[in-house]
Amino acid sequence: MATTGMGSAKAGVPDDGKRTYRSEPGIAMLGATGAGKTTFLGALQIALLQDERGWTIWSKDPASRREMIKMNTALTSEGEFPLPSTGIDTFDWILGSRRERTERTGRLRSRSFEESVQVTLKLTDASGELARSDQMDLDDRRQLVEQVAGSQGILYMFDPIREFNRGDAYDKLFGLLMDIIATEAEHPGFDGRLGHHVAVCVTKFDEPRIYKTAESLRMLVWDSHDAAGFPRVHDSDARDLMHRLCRLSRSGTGQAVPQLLERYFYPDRIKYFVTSSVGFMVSERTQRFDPQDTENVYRIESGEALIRGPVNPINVVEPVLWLVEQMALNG
Ligand SMILES: Nc1nc2c(ncn2[C@@H]2O[C@H](COP(=O)(O)OP(=O)(O)OP(=O)(O)O)[C@@H](O)[C@H]2O)c(=O)[nH]1
Ligand SMILES: [Mg+2]
Repeated sequence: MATTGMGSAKAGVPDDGKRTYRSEPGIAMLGATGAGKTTFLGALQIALLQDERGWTIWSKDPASRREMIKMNTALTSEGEFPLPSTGIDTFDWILGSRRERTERTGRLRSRSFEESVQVTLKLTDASGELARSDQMDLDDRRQLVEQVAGSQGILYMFDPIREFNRGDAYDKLFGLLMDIIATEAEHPGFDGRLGHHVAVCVTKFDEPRIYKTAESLRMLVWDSHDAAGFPRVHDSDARDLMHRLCRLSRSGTGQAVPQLLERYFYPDRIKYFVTSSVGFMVSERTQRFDPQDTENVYRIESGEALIRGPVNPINVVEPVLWLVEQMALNG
């Protein structure tokens, strides 16, 4: 099979009419400590499995593969969340799919072929602690800044619960952005904005305070084909929900987070999503979503959080595929 990068290069079409499209975009996860970055990655495989578009995920790199299996098993079989990250983890995962393509071969002729799409995701997942201003001189922080600067996409995890309790998302993001911009400013043609595509994920939608806020704003929508009756917030309302949740920020700076993102990245390269990595609790009695008992998490005496029931990720595939698509379109 012929191989090419996504973008301007073209793939050859071998005789069997099949070809492979390959690309290697880097995606960095950003977000405060405990925002749900690693859980989101751990939920990606099960989310892809439940998604009708048929994408698969695998890894050729033994360490990345081990982590994928470990995170997946912990979430789905053992009901455990990941431990807080230390330092920086980088995963080489591959997303695969097939698609039909028709190409003109002459003025009146065209041929169809099946294309295998492979996207190597180089995912950077660092401890949220590295965003603290007192970490600026550490090697890990420098490495994180370099990896984010060198990535094409960012998954920014915004945790409204932490924002109620601590209200530090703005400070952390601002400090990191300043460091990333200082790195990018070295490049000729830098115009003060970062060129990354940014998927902003409002996390923990199953948490009652977040769910109730969306409900009170009449932002819930239902898919009639969804057997369990899980609600969602449409992407077009996600930014507004984040803004409303930010009003409750402890420090009062939460509302400036979308402004900060939209000033330092190009606004048309940002998209907002409302997500839950573990999804909603399913009532054991009815096997359906229960609006009075949404959270799929409970805490044991030691304070450790565990997952209550089956994991049904909400909007975990979408931000990743959106980034992959944007990066493929824009190179
Ligand atoms: N309700 C709910 N809680 C979640 C969800 N995802 C994560 N959490 C909670 O958030 C905690 C932190 O999640 P992590 O994925 O470890 O967060 P992180 O951003 O990787 O944190 P650091 O590695 O410390 O920077 C978990 O232990 C859970 O208690 C979710 O989808 N819903
Ligand atoms: Mg983590």
